Amino acid sequence: MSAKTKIDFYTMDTSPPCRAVWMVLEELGIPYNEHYVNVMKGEQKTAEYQKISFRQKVPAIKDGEFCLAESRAVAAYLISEYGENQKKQHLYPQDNKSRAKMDQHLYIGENITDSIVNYVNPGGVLFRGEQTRHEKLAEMKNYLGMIERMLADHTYTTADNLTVADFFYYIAVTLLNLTDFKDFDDFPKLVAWRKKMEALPYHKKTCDEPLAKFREAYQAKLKENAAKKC
Ligand SMILES: N[C@@H](CCC(=O)N[C@@H](CS)C(=O)NCC(=O)O)C(=O)O
Repeated sequence: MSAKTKIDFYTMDTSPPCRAVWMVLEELGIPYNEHYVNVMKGEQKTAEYQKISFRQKVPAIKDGEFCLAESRAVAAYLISEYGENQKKQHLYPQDNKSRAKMDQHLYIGENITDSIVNYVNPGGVLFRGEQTRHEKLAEMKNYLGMIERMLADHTYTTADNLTVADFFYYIAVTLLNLTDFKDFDDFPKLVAWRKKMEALPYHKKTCDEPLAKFREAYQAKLKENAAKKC
């Protein structure tokens, strides 16, 4: 890292896009100050926070006077700015064509996240008395199939090494941990890749712990919502 001050990281640990940026910060090994913004309590709705993230969402960062939101943009910036120093530039390649391919993955990742969110339905379960949307299962599995195909020729989603795309695909897949979905038989390469991601040294704090907390809340609400319907 350059001689700049620490990155200010505005985050909420159960938020998937925050966890992706968190993993990037940890992978880069750059120091950061964590600022917990509890969006459940509306802590993102202050005028002060709007100066950092004009859409008033997490994650966001402040690097000196430079403020940035949107997880994919933040991850790309962090690697572009600090990757070389940290010898991690391969996470987000520099040449135009390779970078364009990586951006393509980042955009595809949004659709994969949406399809998994549609199935898991965390907002509906936590706030609107709903259930997991089992009717979205086939669509969601089609997207898991897309990840499986990406892994046909290499051990990570875009190469034989970790890249920024892996973090975003991975946080989408981890949302399934909230549910009891375990039907990964058609996705052996995805399962092998997931094991690699689970072995990352910062996985426990960025994934296991927040996901366990999130799953507990989600599962409790599923039961509560079902009981209310009876
Ligand atoms: N596309 C954005 C999504 C950010 C987002 O939706 N964050 C949620 C938490 S997961 C949030 O801040 N919600 C609060 C709100 O919408 O008021 C990104 O990738 O950063």
